[in-house]
Amino acid sequence: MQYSLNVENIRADFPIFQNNPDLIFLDNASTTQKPQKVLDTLTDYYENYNSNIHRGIYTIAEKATAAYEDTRDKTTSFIGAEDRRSIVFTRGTTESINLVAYSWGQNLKPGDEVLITEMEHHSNIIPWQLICEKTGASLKYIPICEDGTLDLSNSDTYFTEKTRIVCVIHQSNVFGTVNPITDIVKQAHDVGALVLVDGAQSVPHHRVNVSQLGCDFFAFSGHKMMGPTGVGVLYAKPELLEEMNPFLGGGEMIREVSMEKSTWNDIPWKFEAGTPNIAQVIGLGAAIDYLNKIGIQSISDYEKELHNYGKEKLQNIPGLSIYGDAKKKGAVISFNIENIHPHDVAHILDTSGIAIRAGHHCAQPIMRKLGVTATNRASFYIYNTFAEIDNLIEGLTKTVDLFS
Ligand code: 7TS
Repeated sequence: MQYSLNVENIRADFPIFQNNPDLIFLDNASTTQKPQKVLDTLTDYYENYNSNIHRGIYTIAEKATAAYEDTRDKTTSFIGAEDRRSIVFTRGTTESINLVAYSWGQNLKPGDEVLITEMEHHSNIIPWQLICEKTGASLKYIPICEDGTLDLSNSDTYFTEKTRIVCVIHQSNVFGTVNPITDIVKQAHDVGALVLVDGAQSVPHHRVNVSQLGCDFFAFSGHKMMGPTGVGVLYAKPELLEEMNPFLGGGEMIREVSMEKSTWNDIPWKFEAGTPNIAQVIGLGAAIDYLNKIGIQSISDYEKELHNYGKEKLQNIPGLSIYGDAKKKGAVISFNIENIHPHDVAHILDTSGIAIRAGHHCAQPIMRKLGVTATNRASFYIYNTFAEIDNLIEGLTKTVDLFS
């Protein structure tokens, strides 16, 4: 084992584990638990300097504005962006992608193509279906292979002079596959298309550098990286944000309003209409501090060990098959057990305090490709232990026995 983390110390930072001593939380691709520091940061804001931002002339409002904008700086460096104006706060990945689809996508026209993949979460499918329907543009899909990787063998047929944007998941929430984003960016840019990356499952687990990836848009959620719910990020190249029309209209996103016409605030505030999720944004800053303290590389290394251990043990369970076998893969394992519905598996595990996800994982095109309606999924994070994986294996063995 190469990891050098003290997992017991890390677990002690998470009140949910003290409050639920029997909980084995293996649904981290859905959402993650919150360290005390993040919870304290939220309470501190509400108890000590709750006020609206970007408008108050008094002390606590200035403190709130500074804390909110401080998270923008932390986010900028956390994902390797070059310019803080690239960071727009949203409600989450879903809203970030919708923002791009509506604001950037409104200029699409018949004959244009939006290229996505069969591996996408619904939040990177539906907004594109909606905008294609509205504008007459066409939606194309890069297919997936049996092993849960993208089939880029005929890429010339997908990346064409008609392609306007390529929207791709960074790490699959079903297979764990990490996609070759720099290659995809190169192919897209070669035909003059932009690239949007859905980083909901990558940012919490691996070092992400948007400048090195070269993508034009990058979306992720705070709650999957130990931050609060209700906050997410859209990274966009500043020149694109400058060109795009606003997504939502209202307070704070304007420069001047007359009865007939209005002008817009500077970026990124042009895209942050109304009172934003102030507490959550400040809480996200605390989550980034926490992740930086542990070190993203240590997180990746430890999760790799957990994943390899889990995969090896799972393979020994009779009738169990794992979906996805990419070489580059995060700590997510989707599986089914012959003749046992995933909901039954999850329900039986729950009686032992083990939380896994069972369902279509908001990725129905993948389910269709696999010929199933649902899978089980165990997904790991920094506070999980090898002993918890042993418990999972024990629970699954018990489940198989029950059904035999
Ligand atoms: N993109 C990916 C890759 C995701 O995994 C998810 C959520 C989203 C987008 C949407 O994120 P949100 O924060 O806007 O909701 N994925 C899952 C999941 O796998 N199980 O529950 C939520």
